[in-house]
Order: sequence, then structure tokens, then C-alpha cells
Amino acid sequence: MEPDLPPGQRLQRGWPVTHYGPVPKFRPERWDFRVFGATADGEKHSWTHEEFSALPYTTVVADLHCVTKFSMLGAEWGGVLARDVLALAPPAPNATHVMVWAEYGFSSNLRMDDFLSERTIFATHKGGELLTAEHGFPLRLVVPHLYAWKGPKWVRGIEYMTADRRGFWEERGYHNIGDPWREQRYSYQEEPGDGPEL
Ligand SMILES: Nc1nc2c(c(=O)[nH]1)N[C@H]1C(S)=C(S)[C@@H](COP(=O)(O)O)O[C@H]1N2
Ligand SMILES: [Mo]
Repeated sequence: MEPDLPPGQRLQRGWPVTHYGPVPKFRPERWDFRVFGATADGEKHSWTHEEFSALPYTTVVADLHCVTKFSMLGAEWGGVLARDVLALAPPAPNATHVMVWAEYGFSSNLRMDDFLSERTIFATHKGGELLTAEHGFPLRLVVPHLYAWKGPKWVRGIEYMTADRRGFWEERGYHNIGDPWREQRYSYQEEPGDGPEL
């Protein structure tokens, strides 16, 4: 068994492309990043692509674990830390969860602590180069400590929530939390308190 791999995962050579639906076309003039829902000031916030690109740049080295059992190790992601986004557009004190929204209505829900992990990053780059369209250009979320579906490609915004709600895959049979080290793959494995009723 590979020492770095969570239980049940195997190492994948290369970097496959995995997602549901078509790859969206990027139109810079129409693109924005929105922060809405339970914000501290009750207002919606948004950044144009130019504004978002000017936010502080950080890199994080992270593995990617797909719930279909393959893992890619050691990619260097560059972009804006989720906690830096949150500091610029903070949530209300009673916000407990974040819904991450992507093109075509794809979404994934995270607990605030997972979102605020020091390694959760809105990536614009991989391996020092701009993301390719297939891997999420211009922006994708990477949550290194959770299964990869928790990191939407083609992200367009976040919604602060005062109660948990299921995202796209979490409504369709996948675990609400998705910790690969605990093999939280499917919603039938959830224990009381892991997520909202299905
Ligand atoms: N918008 C969107 N993002 C998504 C998905 C998707 O279907 N739609 N699939 C997720 C899943 S299941 C995985 S394994 C990773 C794959 O990322 P990669 O194609 O860069 O390897 O993207 C995640 N992000
Ligand atoms: Mo996946």
C-alpha cells in the first residue's frame, strides 16, 4: 500500500480530467466572483476577473483524491487562500457553512472550518502555470483534506449559510463531509450530525 494514500485509494499516473457536464467557455468580461448569503454587512460582494487576479497569491502543495478511488499526489496549486477571500468579504457571525458555486449550477457544501483550513485555496495555477480549461480555468477550489468533488472547478462564488445544505454530489449519494482518511465516500455512511436529512 502507498503510505501517502488514504484507505482504498490507488495512485494514478498522469492527471486525468474528471467532471460532470461540459467544460464552460471563459468570457472575461462576463466573469465575476460573488460572495453572498449571510455576509457580515448583509451586502453582496463581487470581484471582476481583473480584481480577483490582483488578490494576494499563495501556493499550496496538495494531493487530490477522487472518490472513484484514484489519487494524484503533490500538485502545487497557486491562487488565493479561501481564508483571504473570507477576510476581504467576511461572513456574519452565525454563518456555519459555505456553499461553493460553479458554472452551470454545480455546487459543493463545506463546513466553515473546512473552508477556513490554512490549505484551502481558490487556485488559478497548477505547477506554476495557468490552469487549463479542463482543470478549471480560470478558477477552481482545492480542499486538500477532503475528496476532490468538494473542490469545484470553474468556481464563480460562495454563499455563506447559517445552516448546512447539500451541494450537487452531496444530494446525489455522496457523503456530506467527505474526509478521505475516514473513507467518507457515500451518504449512507453518514452518522447523525454529519449532514442534513436526505
Ligand atoms: N464544476 C465541477 N467541478 C468539479 C467536478 C464537477 O463535476 N464539476 N468534479 C470534481 C471531481 S469528482 C474531481 S475528482 C475533480 C477532478 O479534478 P481534475 O479534473 O482537475 O483532475 O474535480 C472536481 N470538481
Ligand atoms: Mo472525483
